[in-house]
Amino acid sequence: MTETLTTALIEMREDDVLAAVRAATEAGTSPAGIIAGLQAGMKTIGDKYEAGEYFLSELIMSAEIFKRALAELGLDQSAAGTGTRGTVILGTVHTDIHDIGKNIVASVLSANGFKVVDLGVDVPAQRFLDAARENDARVIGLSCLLTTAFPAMRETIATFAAAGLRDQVSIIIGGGPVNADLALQLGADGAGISAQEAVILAAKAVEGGVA
Ligand code: B12
Repeated sequence: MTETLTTALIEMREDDVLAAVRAATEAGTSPAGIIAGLQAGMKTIGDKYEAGEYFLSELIMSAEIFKRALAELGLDQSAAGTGTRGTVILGTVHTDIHDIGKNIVASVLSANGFKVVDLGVDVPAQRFLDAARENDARVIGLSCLLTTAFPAMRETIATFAAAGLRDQVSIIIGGGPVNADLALQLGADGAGISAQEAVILAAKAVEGGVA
């Protein structure tokens, strides 16, 4: 089922993508399973772009189809719930404007009881710090899809350290090129490759346990 979905996205057949999302939902596939199928398609689209087989127009079109698929799943809105499990400040770091994954993370964190303050994309380091202070937040989520934006994550973490707040917050990072080694290198508290992992990391940060 998700293979049909993945292939339809790679081939940019929007109607087939939406039909496959509906069929998978009716067959009982979880939203996480459907997102994984879509994400696999985006990975291939990215690879084709890198290989010169697809162009920027295909990246843009696939992003639009992905967003419509999320809307079909009811996950299109960046949620701003009033969760009881603590507040997560979330944003895509400075110079990076990718937000599909971040928006999924926002929705899933919110659905799991966290209040999410979504700062959007291309977020300067100082904005993360200001939002953490304003909301008395203990968890900061940095989304990053571009390797060229790694310095922006480092700068954000350094900004918390310079303000004397580093030990009071958990800074978790995520996005395509992000992994645990990078988290260690940058001095982040953890890295997640999915929205589910974002929930586990946020839960660890505020409750010392798992989701
Ligand atoms: C769609 C897309 C775009 C769209 C973005 C639309 C949007 N509104 O987001 C557009 C067309 C705008 C775009 C632009 C560009 N893109 Co682009 N893009 C992609 C593509 C194909 C898919 C990304 C995506 O949405 N994936 C699906 C989501 C669901 O996955 P995700 O983001 O990884 O999120 C999940 C997890 O990572 C995790 N997660 C995400 N955030 C967080 C945060 C936390 C805290 C946690 C715990 C977890 C977590 O949970 C999410 C849900 O499961 C990728 C290919 C790829 N392999 O990723 C290239 C890719 C990221 N882009 C790339 C490039 C080069 C660009 C451009 C520079 C192209 C250009 N020449 O202009 C610009 C950069 C613009 C900028 N300044 O940011 C490269 C980056 C290469 C690199 N080494 O850094 C990639 C990898 C393509 C490639 N293989 O070359 N892009």
